[in-house]
Amino acid sequence: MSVNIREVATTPFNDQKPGTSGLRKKTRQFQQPGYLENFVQAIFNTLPGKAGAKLVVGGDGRYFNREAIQTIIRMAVANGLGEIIVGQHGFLSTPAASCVIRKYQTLGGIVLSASHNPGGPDEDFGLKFNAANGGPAPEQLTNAIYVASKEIESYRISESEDIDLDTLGDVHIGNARVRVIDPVADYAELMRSIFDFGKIGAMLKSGDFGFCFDAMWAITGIYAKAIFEEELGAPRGTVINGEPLTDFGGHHPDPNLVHAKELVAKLFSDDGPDFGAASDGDGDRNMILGRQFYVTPSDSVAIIAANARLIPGYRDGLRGVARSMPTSAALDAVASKLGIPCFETPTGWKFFGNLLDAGRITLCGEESFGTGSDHVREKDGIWAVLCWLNMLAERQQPVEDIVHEHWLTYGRNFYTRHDFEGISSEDGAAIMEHLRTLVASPKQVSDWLENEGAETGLASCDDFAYTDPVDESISENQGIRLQFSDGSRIIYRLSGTGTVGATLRVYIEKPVKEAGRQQADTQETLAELIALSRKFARIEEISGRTEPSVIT
Ligand code: G16
Repeated sequence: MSVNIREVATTPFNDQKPGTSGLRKKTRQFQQPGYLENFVQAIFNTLPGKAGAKLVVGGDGRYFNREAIQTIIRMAVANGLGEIIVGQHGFLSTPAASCVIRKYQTLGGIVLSASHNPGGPDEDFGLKFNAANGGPAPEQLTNAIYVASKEIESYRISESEDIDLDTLGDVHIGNARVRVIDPVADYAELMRSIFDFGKIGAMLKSGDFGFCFDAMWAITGIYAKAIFEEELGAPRGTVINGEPLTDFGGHHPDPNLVHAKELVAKLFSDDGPDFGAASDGDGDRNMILGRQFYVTPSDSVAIIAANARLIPGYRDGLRGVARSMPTSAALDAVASKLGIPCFETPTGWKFFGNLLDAGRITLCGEESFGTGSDHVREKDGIWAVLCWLNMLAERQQPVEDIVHEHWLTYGRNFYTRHDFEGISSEDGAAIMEHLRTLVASPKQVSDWLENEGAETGLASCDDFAYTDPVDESISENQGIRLQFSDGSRIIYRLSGTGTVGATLRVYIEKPVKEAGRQQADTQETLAELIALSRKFARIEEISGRTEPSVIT
């Protein structure tokens, strides 16, 4: 089919700076004429080697996913891409997109999602570019895309018909081939190569093990049903809220104790299942629950690292591990015992990419419900659940016992995150500026803490800067850190994934080695540090907020 290409004149939008994970905005903002087109053209203008190359396109199925995909296909054709690989119905979870980009050796992929944010005409939409390694574009590339978005004068688009996204197979438009693929098959094959499906299947089919997976009306429904129910033989109904809906049923597809209500109610009931898990809008986050027991994401990655040899894909051990700076140091304790390096990176999965590519780490994780390994270059919800299922099938113990044993061996890092959402951008900036000024003078911070009667002295304080050990690129202003002499920490940063105003995140941690104190309540154990964190940052004085809106 020959095709006409149009060059459409446009003017820049000056707000297309990618955040922690691509460009996230209100859906209506993305739907403005030229908004999506400008950003996609900025990506194409930044990418070398696109002539004839392969590109993956897919998303989490939220409102505007299909329309955006049709536009991106037309623009990819007009920009000279040779093959566009699209998930059927426009579906690809973020980790599956990463898997497909790697497997078919493409130039990269465009993934449409605003992750755990709600979807719909009045909610959020997002777009990110993943590079040829399958991972989120590194900062140098996102910065270059932003520059290109501010200089854009026109975009290229073909005048072709919509593609039938529901039918598997190939369609040719001009010189390009569009392949509509099964969004699950390649990913499921990868999972089969890592985990002991025989053992997990036997446990799930035994009738002695209760499992519930909450797909939160989002993309992992199709993966979870295919893998947990159809392939591994878990009873039908194991996957709840399993049909991907464009508005996620009006909910936040955010796997935490607040939003995964139905799952939490099941697991915390008297005769609840043994194991529960949830994933988010685009399938990269996960929450792990035992019967009446919540596993923090920071503990989850540490426990997976400590038990990795039980999983066939990691039987040879781990080369190294990494966590984002605000994630608790539970992982560090495991790494130290295993005698492997543990890297501390800024928040954002993109910072793990170089370490994974260079073979310096095998596993990594974040406090924000993200866990992953070198099998793809994204965090991976279904993979994390399979890690737990594989560990449970091997250890034959309740989740709670596994976690308690872990704490006895490595100590427990009490951990909480307090989010002050929806404060104004100005107040958010003022709080960070105030903190930056304070930590520039550690003596002043130390004196202030002493004056407040703080239990433990300050070991150091700074504004975290990261030098990538692989390419030596430097990322500054990645969060304010107060580190205490007993290993406790208070960390402050502004979220980079919101779409309105600012969200101040305050992360608080305290390591406890003594077994007798490990069963205490998290908020009570951290109460002193929590009070200090608010006063030190002058949160109430600057923003008027006395309490966080979300505590995880
Ligand atoms: C993204 C990033 C994560 C990050 C999280 C929270 O996750 O990929 O690395 O930890 O955002 O970022 P922030 O604290 O800046 O809001 P997702 O699942 O939203 O793509």
